[in-house]
Amino acid sequence: MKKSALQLARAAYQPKLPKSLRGDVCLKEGAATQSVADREEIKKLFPNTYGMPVLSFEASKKVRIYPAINVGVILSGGQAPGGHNVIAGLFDGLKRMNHDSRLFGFLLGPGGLVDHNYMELTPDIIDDYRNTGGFDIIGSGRTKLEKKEQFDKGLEILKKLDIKALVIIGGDDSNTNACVLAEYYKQINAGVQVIGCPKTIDGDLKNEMIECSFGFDTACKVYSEVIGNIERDCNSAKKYWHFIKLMGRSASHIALECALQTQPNVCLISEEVAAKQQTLDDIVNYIAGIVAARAADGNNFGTVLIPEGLIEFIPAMKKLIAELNDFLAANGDAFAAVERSQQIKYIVEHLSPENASIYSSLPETVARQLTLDRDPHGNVQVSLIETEKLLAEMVGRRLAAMKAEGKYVGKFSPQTHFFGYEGRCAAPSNFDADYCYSLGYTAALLIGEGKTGYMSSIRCTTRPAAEWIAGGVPVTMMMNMERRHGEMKPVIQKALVELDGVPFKYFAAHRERWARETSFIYPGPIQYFGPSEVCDRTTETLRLEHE
Ligand code: FBP
Repeated sequence: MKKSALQLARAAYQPKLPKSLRGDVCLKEGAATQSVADREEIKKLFPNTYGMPVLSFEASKKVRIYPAINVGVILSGGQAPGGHNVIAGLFDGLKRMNHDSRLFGFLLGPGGLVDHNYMELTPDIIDDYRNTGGFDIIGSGRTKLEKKEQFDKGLEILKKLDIKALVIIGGDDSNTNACVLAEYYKQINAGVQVIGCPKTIDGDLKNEMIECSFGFDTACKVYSEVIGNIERDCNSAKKYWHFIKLMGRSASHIALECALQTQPNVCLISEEVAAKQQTLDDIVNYIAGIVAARAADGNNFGTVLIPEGLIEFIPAMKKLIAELNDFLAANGDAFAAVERSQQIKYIVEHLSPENASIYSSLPETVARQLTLDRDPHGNVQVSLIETEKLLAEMVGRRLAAMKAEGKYVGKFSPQTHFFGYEGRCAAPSNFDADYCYSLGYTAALLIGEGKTGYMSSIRCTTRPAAEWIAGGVPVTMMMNMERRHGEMKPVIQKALVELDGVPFKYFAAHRERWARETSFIYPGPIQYFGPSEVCDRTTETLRLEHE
């Protein structure tokens, strides 16, 4: 396969490992742990994997002999830069412990385990994917591993291939399921260990012990590069307002990080919208106010960042979506029979007066998206709703009204963008390349120690890689009970943007100035070669949280 010049040069990059992992290691066990909440329930549900200690690896002079082992690996959920390096680190760690160990990849996500689709990952395959973006080495998928029949079916192929450990690379839900699987295999004495690795560009799998999920760093740098380019374009022509939606379906970490890197005129944070109980009108008025103030200074241009999940955080929209979900679940066939030109009218007639009034105020395209695009559970797919277009259109309407009242003098020409897929498979930054390789290598060591129900962890990540601390965190430690599809379930707590956290507070302290003035920062593309302060810097979020 033909490779680009950068790909060829990047293949030779040797990811940096923590100093403690560069030779032989010994394991240090901390005190017993507890779950973040609902301790009694979680303990009852995980009798075999609850309360285990936090682990860390330290350099050792003692040479340790490890038996050869066959290991399986799964990539789960959305792509995130660095996944290939987790697998490369895992492979190298296993081979270092015993050259006869083998690694098998299950294809296209957890479904590969259940359906027995796999391939052996040999040195030439691994070498081809080192330091590359994407999950294409084995593919990924969103099948949820949660039923006993799936676990038993998976065990058949694990037994057949003599696999004694499984590494699941995924987000909060996948790692929750990895822990349920670890517990089940331990309970039935299956002889299979399960280890998780924290992945998601959304950045919402993090806590006291897991400083960040991999992929967040690279994805945010890619989006920030492009936002910076747009800002420079808009500061050059001075004629457009750019409305940019950014991936991150539940939390607004990506939008916040990109704002910290590029200092746009507006950045909405869904968690704040929910906390302040803001309406769509409040948001539209807020943006229109900033557009008008800048216009008064003669600046008819700017940038607005919008988190993908915004719509579900606006309390009134959430209520509208819930009523639409119920209505369409019960009346889907009747709705489908209505002529297209009459569909919006039909919906308005059948909603409660409060929701009907919100629904009829929406632009037609968005109103249609809210009724047409449902997932298999009957929920609206928020990522398909063009919030950037919705806001651009509503701000335009608001400004027209303000103009009529003499409250706005200016010209408003919006452009809309959605950045998500552009960053999910980018070549990992040095940070993600090093972090992921270390996560994979640490997963191998946890397997070598016979551990199960742990998530591979690398801490102190704002220090140089040599000083990072590698170890394992019991997954049960991150769990609490939450209502999911009407039932209370043990899950890893999702990390939303904390409004009293340092990154948000920094943003909030500066946003008024960024709104009125033109304070854009142009981060430029990710640098893979060059001075460490350019190439190895972490995200602003991580820096502000830990310094
Ligand atoms: P994960 O949580 O699985 O890592 O995926 C995150 C994400 O990139 C979201 O930001 C986005 O909403 C979603 O995936 C889109 O997924 P898909 O491409 O499967 O629709």
